[in-house]
Amino acid sequence: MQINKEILQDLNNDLLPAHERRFNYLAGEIDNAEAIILKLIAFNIAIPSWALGTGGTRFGRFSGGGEPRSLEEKIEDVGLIHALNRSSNSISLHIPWDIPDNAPSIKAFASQLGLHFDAVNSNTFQDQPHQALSYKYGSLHHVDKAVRQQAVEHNIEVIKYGVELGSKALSVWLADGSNFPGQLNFRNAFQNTFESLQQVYAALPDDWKIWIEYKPYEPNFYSTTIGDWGQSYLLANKLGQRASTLVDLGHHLPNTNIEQIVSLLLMEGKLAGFHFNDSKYGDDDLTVGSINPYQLFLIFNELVEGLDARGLNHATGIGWMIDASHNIKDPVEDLLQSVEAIKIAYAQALLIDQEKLKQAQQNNDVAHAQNILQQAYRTDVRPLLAEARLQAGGALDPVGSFRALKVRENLIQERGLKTVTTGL
Ligand code: LRH
Ligand code: MN
Ligand code: MN
Repeated sequence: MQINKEILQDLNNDLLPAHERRFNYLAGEIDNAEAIILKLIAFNIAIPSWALGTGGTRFGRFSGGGEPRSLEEKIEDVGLIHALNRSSNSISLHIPWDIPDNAPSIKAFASQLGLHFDAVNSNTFQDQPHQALSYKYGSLHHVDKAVRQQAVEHNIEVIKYGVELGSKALSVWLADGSNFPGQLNFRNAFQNTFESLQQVYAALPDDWKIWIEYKPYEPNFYSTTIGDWGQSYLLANKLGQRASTLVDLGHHLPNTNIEQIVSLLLMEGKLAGFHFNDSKYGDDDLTVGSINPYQLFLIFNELVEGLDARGLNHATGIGWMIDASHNIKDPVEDLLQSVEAIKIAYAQALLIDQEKLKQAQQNNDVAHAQNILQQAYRTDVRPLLAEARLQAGGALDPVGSFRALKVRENLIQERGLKTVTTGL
């Protein structure tokens, strides 16, 4: 199914007078509306292939209807999202959940929809049928060299798929860790991980990067071998220039100051990019901005300031990706909400008067510094986002249009009510 552009235009026309009223008011209140709109139009966030079906928990899964049954249908869904928000022009694959067996035709199909392939993700946290050795006790850190080798080869295979698709980065998340004290020698586990990653690094094409994700716990509950940003940074530093640290917002213990981590990684040229989601307790993978939008804004404050300080392009300087998996919402609506939340935080951060903030910091004027941040945070920037979408040919109201166009109903008709997808 494709979005009918004429109906979308009609829907936009109905909303136009109210939009114009709100937009004109806001544009009069701020002095950089046009510049922000251009930045918003350029800013895209990749969609993970595993988020297009309804996620489950270890207690069960309640799938929705019309979920994608194949990689092509996942790409089709990202195309629908992009047609509505004009901000999701790439897809990130998790292999072997998705195996692009016929890469040239997959790539051509994606590009017909205006999409390209973001980072490819390897998976050595589950055993696959026909796999010779088990990852029960870990993969790249395993005590047995043969298991490590199998995991290294899987990563190299993922790079090969990525090359065929036009990806430029390999994203590695390891579940490797231990469940009980005494189970593991921490130094050996770390050293094994490093040596395995060195082999993967050596297999990277010259224009590729490797992004190393960290996570404090789950599925292991005593130690994780790449458990925090320090451990990831250490590996990235030892590996070389093309290795860096990926920040998944859900991979921190409660109340961690993520914006400070982001600021320092960016300063050191070691911030790979993001897996955006939100959480209340752990790696909850909730819709971005649904729990703590202020934290997201503070992260974007560091990003805008830090990217500008390094002379990096906001849209392409680092990797932007969602990694959320909802149990009960329509996956497409959920992803539209996540993209919106990210762009709201970005637009608010663009409103911060960085010069005044620096001055307030220099003068130790704490109250003024807080006011500068909150002035931006409390501005309703949604008309800027809507205007950017309108100018880019998208929907003024993406979720409303998704419903009015009866997209899910059409997908159910095409694909059926009971569909099984791969992923979490
Ligand atoms: C691990 C993680 C990692 C995986 C994805 C499915 O919690 O965030 O990025 O690849 O979930
Ligand atoms: Mn992640
Ligand atoms: Mn996660």
